[in-house]
Amino acid sequence: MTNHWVDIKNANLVVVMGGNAAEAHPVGFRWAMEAKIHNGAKLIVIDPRFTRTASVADFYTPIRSGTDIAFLSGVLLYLINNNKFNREYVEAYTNSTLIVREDFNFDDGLFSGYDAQTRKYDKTSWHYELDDRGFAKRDLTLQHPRCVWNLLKKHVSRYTPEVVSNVCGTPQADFLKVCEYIAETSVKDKTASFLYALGWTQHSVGAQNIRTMAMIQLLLGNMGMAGGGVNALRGHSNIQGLTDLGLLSQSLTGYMNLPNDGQADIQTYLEANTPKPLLEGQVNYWSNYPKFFVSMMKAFYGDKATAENSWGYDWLPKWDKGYDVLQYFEMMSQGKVNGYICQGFNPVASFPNKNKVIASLSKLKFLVTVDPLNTETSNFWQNHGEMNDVDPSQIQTEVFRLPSTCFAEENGSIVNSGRWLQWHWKGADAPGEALNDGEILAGIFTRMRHMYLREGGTVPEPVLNMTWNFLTPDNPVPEEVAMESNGKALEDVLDPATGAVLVKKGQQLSSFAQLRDDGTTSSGCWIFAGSWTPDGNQMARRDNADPSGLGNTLGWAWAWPLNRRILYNRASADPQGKPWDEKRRLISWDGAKWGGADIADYSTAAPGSDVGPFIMQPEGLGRLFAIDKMAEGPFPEHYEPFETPLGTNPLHPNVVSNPAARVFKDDLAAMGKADKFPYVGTTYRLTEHFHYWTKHALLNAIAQPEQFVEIGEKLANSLGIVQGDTVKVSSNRGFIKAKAVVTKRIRQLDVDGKKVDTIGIPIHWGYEGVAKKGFIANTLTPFVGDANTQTPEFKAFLVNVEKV
Ligand SMILES: Nc1nc2c(c(=O)[nH]1)N[C@H]1C(S)=C(S)[C@@H](COP(=O)(O)OP(=O)(O)OC[C@H]3O[C@@H](n4cnc5c(=O)[nH]c(N)nc54)[C@H](O)[C@@H]3O)O[C@H]1N2
Ligand SMILES: Nc1nc2c(c(=O)[nH]1)N[C@H]1C(S)=C(S)[C@@H](COP(=O)(O)OP(=O)(O)OC[C@H]3O[C@@H](n4cnc5c(=O)[nH]c(N)nc54)[C@H](O)[C@@H]3O)O[C@H]1N2
Ligand SMILES: [Mo]
Repeated sequence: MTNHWVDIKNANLVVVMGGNAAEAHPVGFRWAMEAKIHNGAKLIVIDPRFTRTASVADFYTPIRSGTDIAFLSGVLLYLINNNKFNREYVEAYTNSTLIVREDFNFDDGLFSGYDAQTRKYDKTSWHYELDDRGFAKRDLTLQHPRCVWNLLKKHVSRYTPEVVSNVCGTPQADFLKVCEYIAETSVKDKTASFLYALGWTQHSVGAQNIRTMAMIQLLLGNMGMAGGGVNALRGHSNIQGLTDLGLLSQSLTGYMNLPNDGQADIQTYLEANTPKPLLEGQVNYWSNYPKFFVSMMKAFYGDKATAENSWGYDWLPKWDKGYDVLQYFEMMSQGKVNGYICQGFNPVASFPNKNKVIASLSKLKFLVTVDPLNTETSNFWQNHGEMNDVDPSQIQTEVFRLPSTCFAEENGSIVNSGRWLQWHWKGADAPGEALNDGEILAGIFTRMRHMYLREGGTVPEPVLNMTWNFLTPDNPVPEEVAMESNGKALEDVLDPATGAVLVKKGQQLSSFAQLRDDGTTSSGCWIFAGSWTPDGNQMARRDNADPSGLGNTLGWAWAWPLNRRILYNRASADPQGKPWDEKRRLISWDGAKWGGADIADYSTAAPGSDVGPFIMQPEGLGRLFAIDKMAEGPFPEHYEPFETPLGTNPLHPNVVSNPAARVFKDDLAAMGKADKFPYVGTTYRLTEHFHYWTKHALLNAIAQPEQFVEIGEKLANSLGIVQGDTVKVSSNRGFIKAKAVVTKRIRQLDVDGKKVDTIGIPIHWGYEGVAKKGFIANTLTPFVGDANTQTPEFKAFLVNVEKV
């Protein structure tokens, strides 16, 4: 989130689209209810199903799964055509005025630079026209035909209310009503907050769904505002911490990039990752990248990392094709993987195309699972009749099961969706032989290190040179790891201007501004610098004082970066420094610096300067045109799901689905067509269960005992299905059997001249645990992922339904 949970209470409009917060985030959803009850906010829901969130909404309308870009682009067009945007904000704080290169082009569904062979874009033309100093050319009058504003207007002009309704199946009057709700927040003293999660991310166009919404927030002037922002309601309790710590396969800590195999030396790598400013005088904070990177290498390799050996650059792995989980299982399915350590992950249940996952695991020599529970993955080789029809005698994979603790059995920090690092203390000791995850990983590491020392081996340096100064090397305590993530001074850190000592050798750092690129500081994760200072563990703070009333509670826990609660908060005031809305004053200028109800996210430039508020961008501006980040285009475009009920894209039949999505040849061939699989399948969760864990708990199993699927009344009648019937739901990859719930909550939609029905499939069952044995929903889902994040398309695929 750019904002945080409590801040949702400040919104005038809460739009729940691409998620079901009342069901999946029932505790955090209180802040949406707080906005509604105490702030007079309206709550609106746009979802293929009438959900528990919809049941408390002021307005609900349906949408066909996988079509939000068309819907939201229609909203952009409405706001522009009806002059419902914050013009001053758009001109001063977004890249609307910047001029795009002449060779940029969009035609019949494709942007310039596409290579059909590699399914990738050359993004060279998706850039600004630069002057001879390397700065973007600008037309402050917005007249230039190639300024971002005019290109945007042209791009979204196709998304008229008729087109939106035709693609999304949302009634036109309902669509216009949503536009009106959103447009009301374009005034300076009103904000909208969009609450989203998987209904937007689990699509082959997931990242662009979110981008389209972010563009709406820029037009409305809602970024940087209390009650505004872009707010992902994240899933597992510490999944924000997972991405912060760089656990995605192409990341390093603090959103730095893992080197790729084209970056043979550190200079090439740093140059590629250290942006040059694109407008004069901008903060361009990523220009500090070398300080973050070298400090991380010092945390990894300590004294072994020196300027002479490029801080150990050669010891980092270099990726060539991107080892996301889809790619990894694809390699496994081709027999290219020997062993797999699977920690806190149940891919047989949670990954797409379960039969492909089973076939892949069957090709391993060994599998290690680290989990407090018995999972379908650790028992993937067992035969469970129709639910898992395998022949154990044909599977040679050796399986090792290592029992682990869970979060309640250890100390540590959890990063919530609002970027707060909150320290917690263990509630109980682990049962039986369970060890905590750190102890298991450290145990494997130290034993491997001994083997390398004794026997030698290929590429020993990364293992032998790793710093491991923990009190008990086989079991580092969370406090030690947290202090290492924050970082410390390895030599006295001096003020470059005055030469005064800022931090004494050996002391914890209190800010990432103290990081150096000369090896005198270490920090495992630069954005966590400030979480464990000389004053101690900031994450354990528990002062809930809220002097501004905006809910920022600066003394409660600690938020990255630098305890800042609302990112880009300089944009909450106009260029002269006057808050757009006095009730939402976040920062003020005291004559020397910015401060107030939040930690200022800005330079020290005085009001009225030309420094843009979006300090992480080299142009300092919010991007309506994304120059180098997105895989499939600088503007969002509607593409159909890979399994589309239409069989075409009404906007451009030549380019049906995302041309840059993550998909492999065999899986493309395994896509079903609407003639055999006429209905849209979509999968989701229920409050009463947490994924595949709670089927092990009797009370949850009693609350929701058995796999069911939801079928709209109209379709059920036409198929002769009644409440409680057992039905078979099949896709081109397999089938499940479940009880039918016939419901008014799922409507039949009129889309491009066709009737489209949706089948709702909750995900929580399997054949381990105490709940009734059931099929795994992911038997049905396609093996295809988003072009940027590789998140699988779990929310829109094709199925058939029959009574059995
Ligand atoms: N009780 C409980 N809570 C949980 C979890 C759990 O298992 N149990 N899991 C946690 C995790 S890991 C996560 S990631 C979050 C997920 O949180 P959510 O994303 O809120 O959960 P889902 O149930 O997947 O809901 C997605 C909603 O999006 C709708 N939808 C599907 N496709 C589309 C579309 O194309 N457009 C739009 N506008 N809507 C669409 C679905 O109908 C559904 O209502 O929940 C977390 N919270
Ligand atoms: N069709 C479909 N598939 C989906 C989704 C969907 O909406 N539709 N949602 C997707 C999403 S958002 C997610 S997040 C994934 C979740 O997928 P998974 O992460 O695979 O599923 P979980 O059951 O949440 O957790 C995996 C295991 O972690 C174990 N565990 C819990 N605590 C600890 C711990 O402290 N240490 C260790 N080592 N293990 C622990 C649990 O016992 C569990 O067996 O599913 C995805 N799959
Ligand atoms: Mo998730």
